[in-house]
Amino acid sequence: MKAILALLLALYPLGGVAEAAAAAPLPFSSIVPVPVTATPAAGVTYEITAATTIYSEAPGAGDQLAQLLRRSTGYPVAIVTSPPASGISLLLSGAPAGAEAYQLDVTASSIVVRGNSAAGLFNGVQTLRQLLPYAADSQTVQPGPWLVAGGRVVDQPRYAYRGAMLDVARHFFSVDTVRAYIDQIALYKINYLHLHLSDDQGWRIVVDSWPRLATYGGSTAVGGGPGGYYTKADYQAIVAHAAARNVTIVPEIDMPGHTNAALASYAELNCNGVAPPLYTGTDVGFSSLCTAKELTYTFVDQVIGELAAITPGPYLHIGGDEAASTLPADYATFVNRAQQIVAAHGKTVVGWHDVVNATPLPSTVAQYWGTTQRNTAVANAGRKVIMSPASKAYLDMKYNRRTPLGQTWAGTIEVKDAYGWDPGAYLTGLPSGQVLGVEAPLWTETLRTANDLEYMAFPRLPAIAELGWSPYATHNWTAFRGRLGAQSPRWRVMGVDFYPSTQVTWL
Ligand code: TNX
Repeated sequence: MKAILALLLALYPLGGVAEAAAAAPLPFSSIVPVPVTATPAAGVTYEITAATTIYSEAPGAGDQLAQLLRRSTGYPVAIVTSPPASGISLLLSGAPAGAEAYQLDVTASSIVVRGNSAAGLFNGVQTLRQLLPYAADSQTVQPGPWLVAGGRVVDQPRYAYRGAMLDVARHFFSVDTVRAYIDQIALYKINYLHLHLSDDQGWRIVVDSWPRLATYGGSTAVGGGPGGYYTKADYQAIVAHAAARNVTIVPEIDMPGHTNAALASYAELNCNGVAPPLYTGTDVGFSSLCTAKELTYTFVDQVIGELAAITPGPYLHIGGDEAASTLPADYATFVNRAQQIVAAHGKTVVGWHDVVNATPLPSTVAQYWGTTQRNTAVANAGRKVIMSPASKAYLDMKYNRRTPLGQTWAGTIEVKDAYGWDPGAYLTGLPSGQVLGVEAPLWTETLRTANDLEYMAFPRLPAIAELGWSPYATHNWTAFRGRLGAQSPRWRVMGVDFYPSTQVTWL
C-alpha cells in the first residue's frame, strides 16, 4: 500500500493537488474555469466544523451550499439571519462591478462571497465548491477535516453566454438525466442549456393545440426505441431546476428542415397532404415544412406561442440548419416569417448560422457550427454570434478513432483541440464584440444513456466552459491540463463518467 502511494506520488508530482488526499486544502490553482485573479494567502485555512453556519442574502445559493455540506459533513450547517463572526456569508454588497461578478474571501475565521446578484453569488459558491475537499460532493457522510485554502478570488465572465446543448430528439433523456446534466454543467459556470426538442426522429414537448406531435411524433428515436416526450410540467420542472443553478433554458424547435416527426404526425403539414412514416435513421436534410401553406405559419405560431409561454428566458431557437429539401427562396421566406412570430411572442431568435441566408432581424443571434475559420456571410452579417465550431466544440465528435461512441464528420476532438482556440478570434473577419459567447452541443445519434452523455462531455465541456468564462490572457494548455487533472476525484465522488484522456495527468 505504502509502495503504491509512493509510486503514485512519483508518477503524479503535482504538489498541493496530490497532497489533498492527505488533508491539505485544495489549491486555488485547481479552479476551472480559471478566475480573473486568485491570490492565495500562504498558510491560512478555514475549517468547516460542527459550529459553521451560513448567512445568505440570496436564499437559493445559501440553501444549496448548506444542503451540500450537510449531506457530506453530517454537520447541522444552520442558516442564520445575520452574518456570523465565524462562518460563511453570501452578501449582495461590496462585489466587483459586473452582473455575474463575485469576490470570494477565505480567512481563518470566515468565508465571505460577495456578488451584485443571485447569479454572482451562485458563481462564487461554485468556486468555493471547487475549493472544498472532494468528499464534500459525496451523498453520504464522510470524515473531515473540511479545510478550505485561504485567500481572495476576484472574478467575472468574459462572455455573457456560456452554453451547453443537449439533443433530446435523436434519443430521449428523462427529466432526471437532464437535471443531473444541469448540475454537472453548473459547476463550471455554464449559464445556458439549449434543449434540441425536435428533429426528424422525435418531437419531445407537448403542444396542446397539436397533441399528436408528442404522442405520435415522440413515440420513437434513432434505432427505433420507444422515444418519449416532456409534458409541460416536466419542462417547467427542468426550467426551475436550471434557474436555481443560474442556468437559463433555450428551447429549440428545428425548422423548416429536421421536421419529419411533425410531418409524420400531421398529414396536412405536408405539401402533398400525405404523412411520411416515422423515421429512426440518422440521415439529415430530407424533410421540410411546406413553406407555401398558410397552415404552416399557424402551426409555427401556435407551437412557438405555447413554448414561449412556459419559457422565462429571453431566447427561443428556431433551428434553420441543413434545410437541403427547402429551396433557398422558400427557406428565406420561412425563416423571415418564423422570426417575426418569435418576436411577436416576446422572445429573441437564435438560429443555426444558416439563418444569415434569410434576412435576420437585428436582434437575431446566429450560432456558428461550421468546421472552418472562414464564413464571410456569418462574419459580415452584423449579428451577434454564438460560437460552436463543430471541429472544436461538438461534444459528439469522437476523441480519437478508437472512441466507442460519437461521430467523426467534423474530425476527432481531443481535450487539447477542444481547448485550443479563441472564440473571440476564431471566425475570420467577425468583430470580437459580435461574439455573444460559446456553446458546446451534444448531439445524441450515438448516445443513449446518462453515462454516454458524461463520457463525451467530460472532460471537454470544462474546456469550453473555460473558453467562455476566463480572460483569453489566461489561456495556457499546460496550466489548464493541471487544473483539469484535479477535477477527476470530484467526478468520481459525483458519479460522473469521463474519458480519461492521456493528454491529462488525472489525480
Ligand atoms: C449536424 S450541426 C447537425 C445535427 C447533427 C450533428 C451531428 C447542425 C446544426 N446539425 O443535425 O445531429 O451534425 O454531429
